[in-house]
Amino acid sequence: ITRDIGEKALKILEQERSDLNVYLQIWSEPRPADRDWLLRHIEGASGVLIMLSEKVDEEFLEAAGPSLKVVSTMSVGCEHVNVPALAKRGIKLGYTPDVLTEAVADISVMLALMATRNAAVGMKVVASGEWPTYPWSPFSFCGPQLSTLSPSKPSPKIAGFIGYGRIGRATARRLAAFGLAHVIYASSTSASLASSPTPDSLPPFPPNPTPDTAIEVSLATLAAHSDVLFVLAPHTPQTHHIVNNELLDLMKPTAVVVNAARGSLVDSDALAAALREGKIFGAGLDVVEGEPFIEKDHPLLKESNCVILPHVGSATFETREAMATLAARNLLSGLLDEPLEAGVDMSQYLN
Ligand code: 8YV
Repeated sequence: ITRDIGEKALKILEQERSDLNVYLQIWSEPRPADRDWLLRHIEGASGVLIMLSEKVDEEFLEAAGPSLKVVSTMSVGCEHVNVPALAKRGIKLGYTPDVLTEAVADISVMLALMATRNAAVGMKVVASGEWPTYPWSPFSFCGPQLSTLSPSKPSPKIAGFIGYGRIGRATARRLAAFGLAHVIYASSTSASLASSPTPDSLPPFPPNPTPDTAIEVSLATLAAHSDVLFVLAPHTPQTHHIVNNELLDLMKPTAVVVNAARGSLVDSDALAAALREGKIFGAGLDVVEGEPFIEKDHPLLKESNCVILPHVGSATFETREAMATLAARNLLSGLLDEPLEAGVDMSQYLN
């Protein structure tokens, strides 16, 4: 186990299944497990519970040897695991979908509000002590309004999604409460600017739009019409830098980008330039390319209207405990040769 997973999850492993003599090796320091430690202790192990920071690659699997039956990751993302290599060896892979959906949807909405309402600028003004002398006018700190409810009833805004899976839909359900029910999306597996670079006009929305009536559009159309562009897709070769110069060029100057997925979906340099040049209004990022190695002079930190959080989308007590306990149950089931409660379907990797 490569991190302190909390008492509840540990108890599952230590007590729940007395028929299994579980012998645990735990890296409990609050930093990624040293690779040497990991390679040393994985030898002869039957299962491993890891975080996003631990790479499971050929070297790791060779060090583990034939005893390894299950890899359980405390994450919904599995890009740190060489899944085909696991499938080839008949090793199961557990992950933690669903339990983090609501927390990540919450933070996506929070980032959308922070980006549209200029929170980064406001917080800097307060923290630096500039507030008393800040040249205030009725329009300072203003940003575009997300909510289209009364009393002012501004024209409806459009929420766009790159990837419209569990977290996207949960985000759209929250936005509906703000009167933001016009939802468009581009599929993260097929969308590309290269194949269809020119935006189309939007097809008409149904009279009472809901998150379930979201309209699939091309990536270019999505970029051109979204007031908030949510990036909520896995990182794959297809989605790497899907938010790039070309896409940002198509966006409205009042629009914001929210990324609560993976940093590498957004080209940081292109986003920083777009913010600097006023191509878009702002950005709310829970993840950044190259994290956590974000230097003080990172281009995005120089941009005034860019909120950056240290990858805390799933960081609520409730969600992290649910992730840890699910990861522990997945590990245990794997050790017992039982089906995993949340296991990746390995059959698609076998051919
Ligand atoms: C966490 C995540 O930061 O689950 C994921 O894929 O990115 C986040 O929920 C992380 O997994 C905690 O280990």
